Formats: sequence, C-alpha cells, structure tokens
Amino acid sequence: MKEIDLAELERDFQAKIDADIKIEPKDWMPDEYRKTLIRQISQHAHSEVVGMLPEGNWITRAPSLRRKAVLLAKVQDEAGHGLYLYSATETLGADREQTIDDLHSGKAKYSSIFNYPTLTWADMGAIGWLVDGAAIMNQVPLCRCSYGPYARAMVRVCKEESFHQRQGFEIMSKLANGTPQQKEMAQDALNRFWWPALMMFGPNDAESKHTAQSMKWKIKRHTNDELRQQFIDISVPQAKLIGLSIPDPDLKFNEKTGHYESGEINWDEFWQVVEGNGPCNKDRVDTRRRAKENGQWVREAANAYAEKRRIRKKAS
Ligand code: BYC
Repeated sequence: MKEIDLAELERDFQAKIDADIKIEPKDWMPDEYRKTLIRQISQHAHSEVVGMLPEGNWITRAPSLRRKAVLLAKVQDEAGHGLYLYSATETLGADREQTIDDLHSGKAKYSSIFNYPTLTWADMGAIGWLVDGAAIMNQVPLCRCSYGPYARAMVRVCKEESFHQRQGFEIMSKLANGTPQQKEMAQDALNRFWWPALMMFGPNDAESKHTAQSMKWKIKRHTNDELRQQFIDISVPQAKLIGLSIPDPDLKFNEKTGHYESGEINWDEFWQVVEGNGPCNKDRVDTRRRAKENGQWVREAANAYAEKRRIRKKAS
C-alpha cells in the first residue's frame, strides 16, 4: 500500500475513534491497534480462567449449601467470561489454541492477583469484595472501549461481576459481625488481599508503557492511577462500615481533594509476581496445563462425534 493511502486510512480510523464510532472486526485498523487489543483481551481472558483456580479450591469446603451453590455459579461465570474474551480475540485474527499455549508456556501474562493463595473461607469474601470490585472499576469503562466486540462482551461481564462483588461483601460483612474468630479471619483476609488488589490496576502512570496510546485509541478511558484512586475511595468507607481496618498506616483522607491518600505500593513485589515469581505462579500455570492435557480425550471424543454427525447428515 502506498504511504499516502496508509496515512489517510490512519486519519480516517482516528476520526472514527474521536467520534466514538465503534471499530468492528472487518474494519481497517492499524496493526498496532490490533496487537494491543489481542494482548490486552487475551491477558484478560487468561485472568478470568486462571481466576477460577483460587476460588475453585474452596467449592468443596464452603460452609453451607447456599454458599457452595453461589460460589459454584460464580466460578462458572468466570469460565463464561473467559470464553467471550477468547472469542473476542478471534475476531481480531488471533488463534485461540496458540493464545492458550502462550499461557501454558509462561509467555502470556494474566492478572497478578491470582498468584496469591486462598488460605481461609474469608478469602472468598475478600476476593469477591475487593478483586471483583477492582475488576468492575476497571471494566465498566471498557464497556465504552472503541473495539465493538470487546465493549459488548464487557456489558454482560460487568453485570455478573457486580453480583460477584456483592456476594463477596456479604460474606465479609457476615464474618466481620460474627464471632471474634470470624472477625479476625475477615481482617486477616483483608490484610492479605488489600495491597495485591491495588496492584491489579497495573503500574503507576509514570511507569505504564501502554496507557497513553491506549487512551488515544479509546481502548482505555482512564489511567491506571485514576481507577486505583476511585477503587480506594469506594472501598475504604465500605471497610469502615463493616468494622474492618485497611492495612495501611499511611492512609489518610484529604479534605481538600476529597480523596483518600494511600501509602506506597510495593512495586518490587508487583513486578516479581508479574514476572512469574509470586507465591502461586507455578502452581496456577501447571494446573491449567494439566487441565488441558487431562481434557484431551474429551475434546477428541467431541470432535469425533461431531464428525460422525456431519457424515451421517451428508449421507441422508
Ligand atoms: N498483572 O502499560 P501497562 C477478573 C502488565 S480478571 C499482570 O499499564 P496496560 C476476575 C501489562 O500487561 C482481571 N500484569 O499495561 C477474574 C503490561 O505488560 P505487557 C483482569 C500486569 O495493558 C476471576 C505491563 O504490565 N482484568 O477481574 O495498558 C475472578 C505494563 O502495564 C498487571 C483485565 O485484564 C497486573 N495486574 O494496562 C475474579 C482488564 N498490570 O503486556 C475477578 C483488562 C499491568 O506489555 N486489562 N500488567 O507485557 C486492562 O485494563 C489493562 O491491560 C491493565 C494494564 C490495566 C491490566
């Protein structure tokens, strides 16, 4: 393609974005836009699927039948989110199997939060309240993402995440108002999940290499720090409401700005976890890899059955 044509295509593309017109799979888009979306959406899909593991560990140990049914439904929802998102990457020309293989080889990233262990039942509360809460904060603006299939997938995902967040907060509030041991368990879960939940929003704005371009393309609508701040401002009063303390001695409310000011995040820990050295990275990826290997015969049987039906249909 002549350089002049490319410049014109790029101008038209950016004009559409500026006018809030969605980009659809068959529309022309710059290679870098496509690559950025495949990167972000596939990481997001992996996060949903790996995110099933820490909670899946507690399905057999839920304290009542009601809690078990709710947790089971929640974990199943996360699998559904993974499926919509893998499908969205396919609309951009990505190969689903290759994407999944990249997760299994350790090449692809997924959210750092899922590399922390779930040690007690209260962790189910902390994950629903904080992890799904952070996910909503990050994903509601993605419903207005410039790429149509991703934006539309996010609408349903956010509705489900909102239910997940409430079930987590309900678990936490019940424990926090229960026996002293239950309250201690809830506080301990908050202590362990607070900082990793803040890290979910990604590196601070000065260190975020993709934010500026992603905002120009309206893939992202807010910076990492903006969303993190919104999350802190909403979550601190919620913790107070149920009588738990945020594990940050430097946290204070700034009357002038109307925002909470947080202590320093341990970025060294964040990068260690992102680079594969968190407490559960190896276990999470090994578990996903084993699941694929163990499910091989099911996929083969399903494909053979589909093939048999196809041949029968052709013959009749
Ligand atoms: N963990 O330039 P930046 C869920 C990477 S699922 C690991 O700011 P960007 C749920 C980043 O990928 C929650 N890596 O990047 C599921 C980049 O590396 P590469 C998942 C992280 O893309 C089950 C580098 O750091 N949500 O909620 O502009 C149960 C530089 O970062 C992390 C999504 O995926 C991290 N926390 O912004 C319950 C939402 N943060 O790719 C709940 C969609 C950053 O250059 N994703 N990195 O090698 C996004 O909104 C954006 O991708 C991010 C990062 C805000 C995460």
